[in-house]
Order: sequence, then C-alpha cells, then structure tokens
Amino acid sequence: MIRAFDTHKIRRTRELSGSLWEFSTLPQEGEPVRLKMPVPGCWQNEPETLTYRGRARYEKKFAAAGNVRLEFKGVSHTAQIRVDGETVKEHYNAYTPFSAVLKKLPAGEHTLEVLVDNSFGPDSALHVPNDYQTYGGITRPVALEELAGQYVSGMHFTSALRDGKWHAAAEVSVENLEEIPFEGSLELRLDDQTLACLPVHLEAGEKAVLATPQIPRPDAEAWSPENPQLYLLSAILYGKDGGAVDDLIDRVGFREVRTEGKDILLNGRKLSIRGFCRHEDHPQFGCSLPWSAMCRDLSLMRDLGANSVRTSHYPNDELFLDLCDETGMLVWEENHARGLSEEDMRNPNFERQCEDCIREMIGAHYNHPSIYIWGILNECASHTQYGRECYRKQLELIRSLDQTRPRSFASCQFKTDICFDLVDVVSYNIYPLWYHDTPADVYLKDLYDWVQKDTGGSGKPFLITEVGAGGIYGYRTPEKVKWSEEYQAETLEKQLSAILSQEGCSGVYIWQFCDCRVCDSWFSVRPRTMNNKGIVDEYRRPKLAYATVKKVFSGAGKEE
Ligand code: ADA
Repeated sequence: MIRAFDTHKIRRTRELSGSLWEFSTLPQEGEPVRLKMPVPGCWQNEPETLTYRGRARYEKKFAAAGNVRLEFKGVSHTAQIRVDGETVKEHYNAYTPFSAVLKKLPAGEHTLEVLVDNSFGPDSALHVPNDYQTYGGITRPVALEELAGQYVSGMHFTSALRDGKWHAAAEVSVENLEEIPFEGSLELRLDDQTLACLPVHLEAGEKAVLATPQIPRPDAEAWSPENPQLYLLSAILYGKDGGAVDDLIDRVGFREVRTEGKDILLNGRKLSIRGFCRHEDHPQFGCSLPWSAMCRDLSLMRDLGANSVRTSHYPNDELFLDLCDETGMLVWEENHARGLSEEDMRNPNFERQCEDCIREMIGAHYNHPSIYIWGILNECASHTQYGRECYRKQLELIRSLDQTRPRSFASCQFKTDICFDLVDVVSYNIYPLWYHDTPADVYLKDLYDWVQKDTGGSGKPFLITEVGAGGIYGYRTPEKVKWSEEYQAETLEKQLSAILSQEGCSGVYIWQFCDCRVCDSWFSVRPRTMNNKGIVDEYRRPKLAYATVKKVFSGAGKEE
C-alpha cells in the first residue's frame, strides 16, 4: 500500500513492493547472504541479516514498454538504481522519496537492481550512529508507472483565507518527454468540480510549471483537527484532440496557519499543542511499519488526548501523513538531523544532504493539510556562528519553497542559542528532573524569561518540543527510583504541569511516544539498547505514565 487513496485514474501504475525480491548482502569479506527479501522491509527483520550493516543488492524483474517512472518512497540509506545494468538514479537519505524516469524502454522483461548501503562513514553526514537506529533496506514502497509522452510531474495546492473567504491556488509541473512540441490543456478538478483550465504548450523535452490565480471557493469546508475535511484535487492533462493523456491526484484541505504575536493560529484560532515525538520504529518491522501499525499508533495517541505528532527526526512515510490528514492529527515535520555538533556540520556533504532532504520533503509533502510547521536540525550547533549560518540558509530555503507554514527548530542550547531571530516559532527540548535536578517550573521560567530578552525570540510563539524521562516497562518499585515506571510517571506529571501553566507557551511534545532501538555506540547509556522514554514500550504496551499523560492531555484545553 503506497498511499491512502488512488493517485491516478488515467496513468497506469502498479506496486513493485508487496512482494519478495532477490537479495544478497555484498560484504567486504566473507560469503554473501542470499535471501528472498520482503519489500518494503528492513533486512534487520530477517534472522540471517539481523545485525548486518553495509552494502546489499536487491533485484526484481518487471515487464514494461515505453516511458516508465519508478518511484521509491524510501531506501535506507543510500541507493543506486540500475535498470538492465545501467545506473539511472543515485540517492542519499532513508527518509525522502525519489524517482527515475526511463524513456522508451523496449517491450519485454527488464531487470531492476537496487544497490543499498546503510553504512556509516564520512560520505554520510546525516545518517550517523545515533539515539535511534538506521535500518537497511528498501523500507518504503516502490511503484512503477507507465507514462505517456507528456506527464504531470508534481502539483502544489495552496489555500488562503481572504476577507473571511477561502481561496485556492495551484502550481502544476508538466513535462514533455518527446522530441516534438506538445499543445494541449490542463484541467484542475476539486472533487467533481472544475477549478481551472489552463492551456499547455511545451517545447520538445521541456518541463514547465503552470500556475492558477487565487480562485475563490466560498463554499469550501475548512480542514481542522475536529473536522478534517479533505478534497481530491486532480490535474488532468489533455492533448489537442481533447483526449486525456495523463493525470495526478492528491488530497488537499482548506486551512491557514500563521503566527500572531505569541500564538500559532489555525484558521484564526489559537493552537494549544499536546503532542508526541515519534520514531518510525517497531521490534517486528524496524522502521518499515505497515499501515495497520501506523493506524494503531495514531489511535493510541488520540486515546492519550494528543492533537499533534512530531516526526522526529526526519520526514515520515507519506502513508502516515495521509492518516494524519484523515484523522486531524497536526504534524510538525522536520528534515533529517539529530544532535550534530559544529564539527559534524562542517562535513563537506552536510549542507547539500540537508538541502536535498528539505527540497524532497517539501516537494513531496507540501499538500498535506496536517503539516502545520516545518522544523530543521534538531539539537544542532545553533549556539555557534558557523551553525547559525547553516540554520539561516536552510530556513531561507524553506521560505523559498513554502511561504505558507511557520518554521522552527528544536534547540537544546540552554540560554546560549543565537538563532531565534531566524525562526517564526521558538522551540526548546528540556529534560528537568531527568538530565538535571532543577525543578521544572524554575528551569522553564528561567529559560522563557531569557528568550524574552535580547535573543530575537522575544514575543514569538514558544513551544516545548521535547520533555520526558526514562521508564523501563515492567520495572515497578515503591522507591520510585530513576528508570522505574513510577519515576517516569511522576516526573512527567511535574514537567507537564510546569509547561502547560507557563505563560506564553503554545504547547508541548512529549519525548517520546514509544521506546525505540538505538545504534550500537549508544548502548552504554541506553538500558536494553533502547531509548526508554516512551509512554508505551516498543510493543506499544502502556507504561504507568500512559494514564498520567492521558489525564493531563485530556484535561488541557484543545484549540481555544
Ligand atoms: C534529545 C534528542 C532526542 C533524544 C533525547 C533523549 O533531546 O532530541 O533524539 O535523544 O534527547 O532521550 O535524551
């Protein structure tokens, strides 16, 4: 399953995943392991490759003719795509989608090879040994699409409130794969109503972006957490003779996010965030969670009284975002980076890999109404001049790609951050009573008062993007010592009560929803080789803190 709805009615598509592919490790020494490997999936799910880190080869035969587009939703973490022995695409980053267009394939059977590498090293600036696992494999779905001579390669939908009335605008990318010019037209439909018709003229091989003006939609029903109203937006490309050539369908919503003073407003109403940070991680599936497991995670978060999820620390599977759109779960989505020092940020690949991630994230996820904010560079060097330059460039890149959403980053630089003038929302990760003993209310007030001084963050919305404590599932003790479920529950109660009563604070994300596996170099500071700050453990079994959080979140006001 690739998306929660059909993305084409005219273009013929099929899923290449949902099957077993030929697989072989490519070890530096020793014999390769050969298997039939489930795709999508992580090779750590198989007993023979449970701990393998390195290079591997996947192979799948497919029959096709003509122009073909292969879409990969995620390969962890570096991919080289070969068709019939020829490299057609290279891609870095486990968490962003990419595609390859193959022109005029001869009819018959073809061989698709995916060379995957999940090793760490100087070439990889973002996938580093970290407080979460970097799995290996084709971890998200793969689709094959048969393209005509021209196709719709992308579409961004923007809704806006003007004088209290909804307006819609779209930008649609089209491409001519042929060596002769193309004349035609493009129809945009919202559910079954025509929104706009645009003439299309493409020179041989040309790519173009067609834009509609702002179109009034006074009857549109707004998307909100309480009423997540969605519309199907179809872009249909017609030839000169009026015959349909290609189409692209996405799901969109009418909603507006902006900041005003210290508030984040959704459709003009103040948001009060009660959320969870979540890693894509599960003992049975690795980072390759099936749809039903994603649904279950969202059901538990809803039961806990949450209205938001933070996709820490990378762009998520689009199917999960589809579910957030459908269920009204607000999303903080961020690019892929966690805890990188200035030295890490000076890796010559860092800037390019971050920028690629941002472009691919916003390119693919722009239309999700549930995403209300973009984040970057979790807990990196936002206290140094070099770091500031990286933050500035990436935040500006986001603004050039999306003018409609606020931007932020989760800082851990206690009273030393120098980047708050660059963002729309100031965000902090704090761990009072876990990594230090200062009472939560004292620590938070001190931090908040400092932000209101000359930091560039004064008067802006303020979010706590992480707070939490470790609790090992099943470890119960009347002494309520650290790592016990009791200590975790009590600590969270104190932390949340301080945060939710802090003046000027727009809300909180708990670190974290579920326990997750970490990389080997973190084992000495992570009991059970897991980050144990989940409110549920890795199998989603509730800890004592579940009831505590549910009580606090259900009691706190939703949107005011
Ligand atoms: C950080 C970080 C998280 C996690 C957390 C923790 O704030 O952003 O990824 O590592 O700390 O558990 O210490």
